[in-house]
Amino acid sequence: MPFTIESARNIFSNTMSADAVPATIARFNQLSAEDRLALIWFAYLEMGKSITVAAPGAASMQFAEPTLNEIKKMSFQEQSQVMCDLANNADTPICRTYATWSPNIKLGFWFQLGELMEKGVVAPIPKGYKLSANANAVLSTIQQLESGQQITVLRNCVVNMGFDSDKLGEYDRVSEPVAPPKDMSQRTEVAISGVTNPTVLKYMNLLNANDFDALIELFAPDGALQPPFRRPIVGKEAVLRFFREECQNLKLIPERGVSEPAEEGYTQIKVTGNVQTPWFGAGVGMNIAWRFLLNSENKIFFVAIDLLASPKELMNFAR
Ligand code: 45D
Repeated sequence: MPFTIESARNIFSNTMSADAVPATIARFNQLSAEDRLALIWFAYLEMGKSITVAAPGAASMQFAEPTLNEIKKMSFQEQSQVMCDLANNADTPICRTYATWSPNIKLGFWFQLGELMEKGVVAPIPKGYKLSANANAVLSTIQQLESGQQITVLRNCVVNMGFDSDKLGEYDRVSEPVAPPKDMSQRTEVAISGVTNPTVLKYMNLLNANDFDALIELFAPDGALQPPFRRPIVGKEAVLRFFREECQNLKLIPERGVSEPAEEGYTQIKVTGNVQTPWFGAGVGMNIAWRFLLNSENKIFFVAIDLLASPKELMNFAR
């Protein structure tokens, strides 16, 4: 075999991803729990002035509801403690429940909690809370990021809260129900300047249609998908689970790309364009690169999805 997953990760190695995102998260993680919560609050308020987050659907909120109800019954002090526990990855019953949730359930939980804090039903961040100097510096870094990078930082902070799911042992994962794929009459087709490879075009169209069962058949059995700032997810079963848990209702708008032969009948294809998340719709466009490595049967051996450092990167097709 000419490629391994590790070597495949280096195709189109000139691609500049948004390093500011992991760098900012690393600095954020050094702050106290109080500072982290207040910082997210201020960042979220600030962002809310220019972009609007869509309320999660009822189907996804039902899973967080028992926990939210439990929190509503608590005193302000207990509520603040729960939030600190989540930020501190503490080992508490609520932090363990949180750890079983998919990213969208976690985001929906905080979305609701944010509304309750705003209404004063749940302990708000104290008026006049003074961030430490370091926290202020991290906040101003976040404010200077482009909106796609800002929401990625926030999403990451939310995903990393709660008890460490690796320490849970065996547990039932909790995620939104998977809706049926889009009806054929509702589907759209992308056009990618410079790319006609049918596997790549189908990948975009099937993901846009939420047709994960057909999408997964484009992958080689040992194929892998690497989401932004994450390790590759390897094997069809794990990739399909990822699609079902984390990829409903994305909008992929690929624009251009290059395709070229690689060793032993493999083909490497880089595509750049825009992606929208259902949380923000057209309000936030993320600049994205897809780096595909297809095997000689035109199956996906590897695809990396990168959040790009800047719009300039949309034009970078250097190897
Ligand atoms: O702590 O081709 C308060 C893949 C204060 C699939 C709060 C993909 C206290 C394959 C404000 C209450 C998925 C990889 C907190 C493509 C506090 C593929 C609340 C890429 C936490 C293209 C904060 C998809 C809140 C991509 C409510 C790149 C924050 C998708 C809410 C990216 C934040 C999606 C939200 C992103 C963030 C979504 C809703 C980055 C959502 C981000």
